[in-house]
Amino acid sequence: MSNKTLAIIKPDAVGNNVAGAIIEKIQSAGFKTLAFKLTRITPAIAGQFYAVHKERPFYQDLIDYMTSGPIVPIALEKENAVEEFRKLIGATDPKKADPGTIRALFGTGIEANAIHGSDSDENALREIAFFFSESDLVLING
Ligand code: IDP
Ligand code: MG
Repeated sequence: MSNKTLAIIKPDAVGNNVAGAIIEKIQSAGFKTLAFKLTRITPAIAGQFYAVHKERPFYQDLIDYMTSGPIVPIALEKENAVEEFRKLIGATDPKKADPGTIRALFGTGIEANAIHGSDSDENALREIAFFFSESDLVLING
C-alpha cells in the first residue's frame, strides 16, 4: 500500500489568499510535505488529469476553472495517506463537508471547493507524477 497522496490547492483558494492557511492545516494534521510548488496548468494537462470525468456534465467547466489561475500541487506522505487526506478535506460539496474540514472551511461551491485529494493509491502515484519528478520528492519536514 502506498503512503502518498497528491493535494492541489485550487485556483479559488490561491486567489482568496488561503493557501498558507490550508498548508498549515495539512501539516498540523501530521502529513509530511514531499514537494510543493505554485504553478499553472494548460487545458490539455487539466484534461488529462481529469480524464475520468470527461463524460460528466461539469467537465468543461472544471477544466476552465482549474486553468483559471495558479494552483499549488503538494505531494504528501502519511500512513494511509489517501483515506486520511480525504477525511481531512471533507465531501466534494463544501455545504455537505463535515465542520472543520478544509472544504467546509475554505470551499465556496461544489466546483470551487478549495482542494483536490487523490481517491486511490494508484491515482495518487499517477497524479504525483503529473507534477513532480522522483528527485523532487524529498522529505522537507520529516
Ligand atoms: P472529488 O474532488 O471530491 O474527488 P470528483 O467527483 O472527483 O470529486 O470531482 C472532481 C472535481 O470536479 C470536484 O472536486 C469539483 O471541483 C468538481 N465537481 C464535482 N462535481 C461537480 C458538480 O456537480 N458540479 C460542478 N463541479 C463539480
Ligand atoms: Mg475525485
